[in-house]
Amino acid sequence: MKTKIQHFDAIVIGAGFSGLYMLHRLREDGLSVRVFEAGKGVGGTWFWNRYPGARCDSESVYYNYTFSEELYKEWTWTSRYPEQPEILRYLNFVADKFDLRSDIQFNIRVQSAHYDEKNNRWTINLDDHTNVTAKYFITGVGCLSAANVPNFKGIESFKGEWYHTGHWPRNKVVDFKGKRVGIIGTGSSGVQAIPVIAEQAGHLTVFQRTPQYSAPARNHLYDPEYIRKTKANFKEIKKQMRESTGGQPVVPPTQSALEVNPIERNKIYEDNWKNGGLGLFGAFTDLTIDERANKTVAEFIRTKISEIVHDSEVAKKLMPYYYYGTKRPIIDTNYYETYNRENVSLVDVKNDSIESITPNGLKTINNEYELDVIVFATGYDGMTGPLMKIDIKGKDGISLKEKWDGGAQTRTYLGIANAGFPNMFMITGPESPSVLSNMPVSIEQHVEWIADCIQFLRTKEIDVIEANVDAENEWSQHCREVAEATLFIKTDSWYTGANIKGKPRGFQIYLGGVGAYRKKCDEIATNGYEGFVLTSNAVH
Ligand code: N01
Repeated sequence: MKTKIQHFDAIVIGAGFSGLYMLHRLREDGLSVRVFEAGKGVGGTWFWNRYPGARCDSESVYYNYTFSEELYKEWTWTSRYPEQPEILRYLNFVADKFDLRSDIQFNIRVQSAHYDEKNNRWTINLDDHTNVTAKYFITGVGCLSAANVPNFKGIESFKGEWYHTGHWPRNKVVDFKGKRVGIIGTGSSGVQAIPVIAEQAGHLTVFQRTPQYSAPARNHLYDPEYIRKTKANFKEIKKQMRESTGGQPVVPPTQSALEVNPIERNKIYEDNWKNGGLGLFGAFTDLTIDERANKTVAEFIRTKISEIVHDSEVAKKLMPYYYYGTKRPIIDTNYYETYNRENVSLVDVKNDSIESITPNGLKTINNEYELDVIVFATGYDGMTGPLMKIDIKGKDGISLKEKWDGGAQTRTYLGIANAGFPNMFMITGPESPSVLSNMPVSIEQHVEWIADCIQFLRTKEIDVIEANVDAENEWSQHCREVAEATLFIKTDSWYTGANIKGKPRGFQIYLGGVGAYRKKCDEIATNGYEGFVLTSNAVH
């Protein structure tokens, strides 16, 4: 007997920050919703990234939902930069508070999502060989969930254990005690993991391809009075975050780094270094747009490296020479200091590249390293990667991958919608501010915009919404132009796709700022969803 295919108003992929709030909002609005999540629990990024030292580098009191004042006031963070287990506890708390689990199916992967034009439905195929259908298809797959494990020759022959930071084991404590550990990669994940692993390992060898600019996080436990004041100030903080450039309630800089004299400038850099966190990045107006301004902060950090690291040869290897901030700026706890430890060594694999993984370790062109454990902190196929992993097909059977020409020609409307993919919405999709902002703020904005849009469609009895090709081209062009006016595009990074072999170079993040972007999205909605084609009376 043929089983009836379940139908929902909306299907959401992913039960991280995005999927949880999307489910809550749509359910509140009276829709039937099902969320599919590959993990065994809620959390998304924070479910998978359990590597040692994993924590967020947005301050915890700003790294949470603000849609519910009650929720904001009920939850209390312990320290300035929250560790992964605490963020995961927070997201579980949210799931319990709003009773979200009943509409989430865990341990299941969406294989494909195909749009059926005749019936105006999305058919979702799952890896348990079942199908469901939905009117609205919403992706909350994250920007950094497609792990990049480089295809090193011989990896299958390795006799030890290996792990990727983004797929850290859940039910096992990885024991580094006394072991010879190698870590490949010194991005945000590597920089967080290295000091913690170094404390446990017999010896840690860091294989660095590109050095990083990092500033101290200066994490500390929160003072209850600070928490009290923050909670009391909820409404103002929320407003500031929403109107800001980066989703943080910080006063934006007003001065160019070149306007102030070197002594004053250095003092500003020193103060930010002492305060810890990402302050350096926002110290002046022009650090990411003017080469000469950028040079001043880059030089400041290089000097710090030379002061912290005792061995001058090691310090030299750790010094970056690209534009500061054009790879994700990092904050750390004892990162550069870790290279003063006896049990840590640094290998520059730009000059002595990795040739293969061997049964007993790793071979570079000139040397061999015996290792018991290898940690891949080698990052992700960002932005388009998670979406292109799923077989998403819109009108005329055209896939998202084909539309984006494998990532070479990413075109979206606002990073939310795609021409040719009706009734599909992306939360923090390519060409939205997403990862270059405080993520929960950008996620909430998208979720609310999408929910409001669906409410509008239902109220007006509109069956189909689809981005218009011209509006889409215009938005993509605008995104490129904003990026081209900055230094970001001049550096090889995961932002530009340069970290993935064969991935065409582009820039898939909107750099115009969270506040300006929100205004633009709101204007589009107010103008009756300008740039979208709205069709009524389609077949139900
Ligand atoms: O990844 P990355 P990540 N051989 O791409 C190296 C967010 N995040 O997981 O720079 C040798 O930054 C690569 O070298 P290179 C945040 O947005 C946030 O660390 O390409 N090395 C690089 O050093 C972040 O930006 C938080 O030359 C290879 C490293 O691996 C994003 O996630 C914490 C290699 C990858 O660095 C990604 O961070 C963690 C190869 N074949 C992550 N391939 C917080 O909130 C790659 N590498 C704190």
